[in-house]
Amino acid sequence: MNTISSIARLCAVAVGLFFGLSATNMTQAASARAIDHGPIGVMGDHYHRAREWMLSVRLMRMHMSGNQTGGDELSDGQVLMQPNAPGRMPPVLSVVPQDMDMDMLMLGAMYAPTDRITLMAMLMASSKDMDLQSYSPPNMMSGDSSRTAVGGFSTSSSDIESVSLNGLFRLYENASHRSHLTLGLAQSIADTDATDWVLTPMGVTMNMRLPYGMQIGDESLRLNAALTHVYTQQDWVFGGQVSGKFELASEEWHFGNSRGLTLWAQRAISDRVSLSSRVAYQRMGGLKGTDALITAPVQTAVTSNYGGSQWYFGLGANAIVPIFAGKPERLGIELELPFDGDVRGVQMSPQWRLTLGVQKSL
Ligand SMILES: [Cu+2]
Repeated sequence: MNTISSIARLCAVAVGLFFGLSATNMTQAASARAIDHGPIGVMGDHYHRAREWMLSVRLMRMHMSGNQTGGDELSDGQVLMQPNAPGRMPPVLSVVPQDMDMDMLMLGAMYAPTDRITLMAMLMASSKDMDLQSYSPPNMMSGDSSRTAVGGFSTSSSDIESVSLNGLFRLYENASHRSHLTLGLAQSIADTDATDWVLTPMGVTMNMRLPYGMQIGDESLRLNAALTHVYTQQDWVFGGQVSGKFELASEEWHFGNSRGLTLWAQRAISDRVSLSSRVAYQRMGGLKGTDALITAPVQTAVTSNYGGSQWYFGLGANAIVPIFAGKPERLGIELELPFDGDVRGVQMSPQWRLTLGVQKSL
């Protein structure tokens, strides 16, 4: 939390400085419309004209609650019957995640050296907070399957997650259609050895290395690739993007490759306000490798409980609001709700995610 809040403070100062400096440049972009940018949850939806700069700050919160297997809800009692990692004692799980919040702060800068290429750099920081419930170990001798609650506890971690540098290459543009290719590299820079205090099934509090899903990053280098197409018809915009993140180099373990597809429709209410609806599909590969120090009898410490697919439906709005001098600021908000998914093994269930963003063109 401290890292995140200090980054947030730093960024507020940096953005404030930048806006302050740009205040001397009083040119107004009369042609800018809210609908010119995609829903705020879409990364790299637009490119820029030669010598344009844009700075952005995005905050995303994702909330998860309860557990599932393959899209079916599981009660705590059912999670406690799921297998622990092979060869580990006890053979079934003893700690059950209840709620989790993931907060992400994304700082972005875009610059177009030419009309054909826009560069996009991004710094991402995250914090994760999880509430869990610990249950007494199963009594293997008597075959008594009743498990008593030992108590609840919370774990958290936060760090700078990754830095990325992307090129957005314009492929095609006419009065109503535009498409571009995004290619880039993302380096996860968070340490993978975050620890916290855990209430064990024996009722003892221990400092342990947090499971994979509670680590902020995985120290991997990834290739980002995306293809985006946008069609504008007066007050309507229809967009689509296919994207993927592919592991190029990693340490002893890494999260799987991800692929995404998203389609959106936007409607301009005025030049200053647009509304959006969006469908997003995400597919995550399984976790590769292991860390011998991640051993708690909880689903997130078992590597087969990673990967799967998820659909989201999102509603959002973009607005142009002049706050500082210079080109007016863009604000974006988007709420996404999951409506179908299929996960490997036992995982928490996503409930919603909310993205807020501010963008400033210079
Ligand atoms: Cu931009």
